[in-house]
Amino acid sequence: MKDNHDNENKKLQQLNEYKVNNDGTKMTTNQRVRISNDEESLKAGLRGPTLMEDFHFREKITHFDHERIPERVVHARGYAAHGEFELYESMSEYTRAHFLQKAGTKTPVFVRFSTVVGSSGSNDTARDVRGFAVKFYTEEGIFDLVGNNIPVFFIQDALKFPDIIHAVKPEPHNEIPQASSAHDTFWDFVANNQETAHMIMWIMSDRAIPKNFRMMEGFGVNTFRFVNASGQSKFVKFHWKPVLGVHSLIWDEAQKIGGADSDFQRRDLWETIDAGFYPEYEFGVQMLDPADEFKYDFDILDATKIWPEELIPVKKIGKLTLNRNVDNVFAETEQVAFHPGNVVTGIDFSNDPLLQGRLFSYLDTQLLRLGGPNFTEIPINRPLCPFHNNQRNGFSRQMINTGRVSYHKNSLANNTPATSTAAEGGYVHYPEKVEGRVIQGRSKSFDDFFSQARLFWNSMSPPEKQHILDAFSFELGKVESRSVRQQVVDMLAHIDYALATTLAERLAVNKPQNHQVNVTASSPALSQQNTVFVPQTLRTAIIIGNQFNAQELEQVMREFKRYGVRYQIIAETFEPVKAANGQTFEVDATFLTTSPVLYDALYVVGGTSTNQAKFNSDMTAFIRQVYQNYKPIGIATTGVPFFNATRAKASEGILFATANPNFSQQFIQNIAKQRFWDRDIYI
Ligand code: HDD
Repeated sequence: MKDNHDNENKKLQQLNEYKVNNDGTKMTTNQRVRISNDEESLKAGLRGPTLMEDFHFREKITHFDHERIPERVVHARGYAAHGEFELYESMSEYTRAHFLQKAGTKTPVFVRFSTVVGSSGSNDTARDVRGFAVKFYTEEGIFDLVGNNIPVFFIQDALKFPDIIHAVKPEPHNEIPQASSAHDTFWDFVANNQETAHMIMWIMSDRAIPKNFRMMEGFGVNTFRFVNASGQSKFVKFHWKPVLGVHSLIWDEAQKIGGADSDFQRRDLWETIDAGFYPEYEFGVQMLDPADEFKYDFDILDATKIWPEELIPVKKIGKLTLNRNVDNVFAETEQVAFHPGNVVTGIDFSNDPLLQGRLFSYLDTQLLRLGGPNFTEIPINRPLCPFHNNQRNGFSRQMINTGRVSYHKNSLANNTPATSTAAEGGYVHYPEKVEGRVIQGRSKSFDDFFSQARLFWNSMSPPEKQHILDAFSFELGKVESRSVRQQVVDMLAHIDYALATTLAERLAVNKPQNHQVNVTASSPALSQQNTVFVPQTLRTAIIIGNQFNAQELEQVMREFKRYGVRYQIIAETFEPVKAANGQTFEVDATFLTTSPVLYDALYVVGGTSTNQAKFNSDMTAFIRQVYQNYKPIGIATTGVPFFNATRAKASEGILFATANPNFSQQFIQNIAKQRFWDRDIYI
């Protein structure tokens, strides 16, 4: 295990001051009275009632009774890590943000990933948006980039946020289903609020079942502004691009992993950071001159639209590295409070009506969740530098403000704390000109719901399209109301008529009318087929009996190490396995304690077992599952009979070691490729 004091940065040093380690200490109450007995409460006689004067009992139970705080109303299930952001090049031409001025500047960050719908104890691999919230502890204050792994959103106006969330959460009458959008109220909302069209294409795509948090993109979603020292501004969209590429599970795996390891994604993050395989993401910005605000066929303030990368390129300006796990999940991951309104000088908001509403919601929700206005004093939320103002008191105030003055303006403290001019770094809002009548309405430029939904569909590769079709079939197949199914199918006909008619057949509803939008363009950046494919950190299951060829195995394991491929040895029991030459190998997991869906590839070593029939049967089931999930399989010389027993066809991605001197190299190339879609999986 890595020493959790590696990779110190300024934020971690600040947090160190709050850390307490109880090892080797004597137990006390919170009032520091030493405790003599922590086993039995104070009683009137050995068999008598407990006495109220037992202050230790009262304190311990009271504290326990109050251990829980409200979970987040959305994004309740999350997992976080510390890290660092390093700037590649100065962005001073575009923004005066202090942490973006000088190439090489390093800024401590804290990143929390989450699912949106499920409660905090739900399953990591649910089909859902993933939250990607980044807190930058800059020298000039905190900047929160509270994004998602999908670049668009369900709705255009924040007023509708409670509606979409009510619709997607478990239904109120029976609180079913948990962490799933596959139910009537969600799809009823979709069909009756068709601004959701673009987002549902993403939600039904592989993006909503990422392989892990390390292999997904992040997006600020809303449009922000950069403002430079001369007061000039650019509209900006923020991006995170994972260095290992964007990769997903398939639905069959996602569901099975939910049972085999509901902590799959948090475990992956914890284990890779712990092992020194630090997750990395490049930070990108799309910038748009205000003069070009109306140049495109979508409104740049509409959060249901992307800015296609082929039209407005993503400029990569730095790298985020997650290099340290938390010490305490409650203190850090749970108590961290993000807010898109936390910006620093040089970053400002746009009039995006979704963003405008978010600016209210986050502070409001923290007040409830963290019990009052002093949550900025909780260590994980503190800025790096002390903060000064005339705000006072409230629940759990930590700071002891000295002096008599808590008002502005004053003469008794020489009018301090004093405000700062723009030149001194004072935050000055961008003086955007706004004009208009007070109105509850929506700009006509927000009305095109289907063009970009179709752009997304056009950009998908054949397997990605198949997955989207299957996802719609699954989700709508769970919808009980025939009318809702029909409405959704009718809606999808605007996006792709063939998709909608196939669904109509599968769901036994009427064939829709053809309203398909006339969009032929595609955006290569949207397909995961065009992402990076590397073997690093992928995990291979090595299944072993006894009497195998140790040299063959060791050579493959050496290559795995060289390329950063992780592996586990799986056998019938934890008894070390023995090769033909007598060499023994430790076992990491057994057929009982693990599952084929938890790995990216399989190396069938095979061999003998004391219970050969069981071993053969477990092995066949394991190989079949991996094969049916389109994953690479490598077969050692002793593994051939096991593969043959599955009746799986030797096809692409199935590699035999027999008489193949390049086996290890080719196997690693296959592992990097991850899936072999041209495989007949029905065996
Ligand atoms: Fe939100 C949490 C991302 C729209 C209201 N949101 C929350 C988190 C993320 C996002 C990543 C979890 C932060 C954490 O890990 O603690 N939310 C988004 C994105 C949106 C978005 C990318 C669209 C662009 N959210 C949105 C709207 C509203 C909210 C329109 C309300 C008007 N979001 C909240 C919230 C939460 C939250 C209720 C729940 C817990 C929290 O804030 O701290 O305020």
